[in-house]
This record gives sequence, C-alpha cells and structure tokens, in this order.
Amino acid sequence: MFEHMNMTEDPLSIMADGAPAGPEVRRKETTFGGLRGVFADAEAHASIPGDRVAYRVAWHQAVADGTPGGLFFGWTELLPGVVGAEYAMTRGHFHARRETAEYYWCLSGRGLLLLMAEDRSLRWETMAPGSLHYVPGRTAHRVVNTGEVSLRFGACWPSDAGHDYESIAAEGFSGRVLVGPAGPLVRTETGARA
Ligand code: PAN
Ligand code: ZN
Repeated sequence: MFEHMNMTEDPLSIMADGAPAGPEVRRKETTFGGLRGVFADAEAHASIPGDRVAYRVAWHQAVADGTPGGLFFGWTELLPGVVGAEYAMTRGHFHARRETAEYYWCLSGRGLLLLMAEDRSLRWETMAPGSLHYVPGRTAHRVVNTGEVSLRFGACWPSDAGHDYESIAAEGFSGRVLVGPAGPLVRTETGARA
C-alpha cells in the first residue's frame, strides 16, 4: 500500500476564494485611514471611517524578504467602493529592485490594472475572471476595482523585489480612474480617455 511518507501535516493550499492558506502564509489589511493622500478628493476620503478595510492581502512567504532566487505567492481582495469620483484602488508601487517583474491573474470581480513606466507613460489592462497580466520590470502597478463586488486577484513576484511606495506617494500615478457616465473613465495627465 502506498504510504504518504513525504506528506506534511499542515500542507499549503488555496482556499475557495483563491487565498493561499497554510504555514508561512501572512496576511495584511489596508484600511482607508492608511490610504491618506492616495485619492484626489481629500474631503471624500476624510468622510470614510479610517478603520474601514480597503483591501486585504495574503501571501506565502517561504523565504525572508529580500532573498534572491525565491518567489512570493500572493492574493489580494480589493473591496468595491468609490471615494469622491474615484473607484477604490490599491496604493500601487514600483518594485524596489526596479528590474523585477510580476504576474497578476484575476479570480473574481472586475477592474483595471494601471501600469506606469518610469517616464510616467501610462497604459491599463482590463481585469476580469481568467485574465492574466504580466507586469514588466520598471513599471509601477495599481489595481482599481471598477465593479460592484470584491475584485480578487493572485500575484507572483520575486522574493527580492521589495516595494517602493515612496515614489508613488511623492509623484502619484499619471492617471486616475473615475466613475464616468457610461462606466470607468481614465483621466490621464494629458487628457481623458475611456
Ligand atoms: C501585490 C500588492 C497587493 C497590494 O501583492 O502588494 O496587491 O497592493 P499594494 O502593495 O500596492 O498596496 C504586489 O504587487 N506585490 O508585489
Ligand atoms: Zn508588485
């Protein structure tokens, strides 16, 4: 009879909502209070309770942050919502090691992935269940929930990528996703585009 000699008692798994579970899985919640300065409408942002969860992240971290050669496997749930005229979104970042890339894939919900190059040129991809997204190196990435339910997506990135939030805090993205009359509207620094 086959014996499961190598089976650990507490294996890694992916739950029904797509989140990793098991040993070495960490979780972090980001509240609206922690997103000060992210949304254009400061007054609308201030009217939202600071302890309301904007998004939660779970990730499997088998090696220490910064270890070359490893991978992190993550999952994000971005709750639906609007702040002023803007859809709920993640803080967004460049990787600290600029050349490192990342995969995102959409599990549920609908949104836009904003991709901004170092010269601030902006493009975006639609996120919908089954969509797969390659975030190249040297590209800031932010996810916007343009739907009415949670947007859930998976992610995989190098364990030495690191996160540079400061550049985005200082300069922002070169476009914002607004609630338009016929759906989401991307307003870039150079003009509005649907
Ligand atoms: C993702 C993001 C996650 C939350 O795991 O970290 O979606 O977004 P912020 O980090 O911008 O708050 C990822 O891109 N990791 O590299
Ligand atoms: Zn990233």
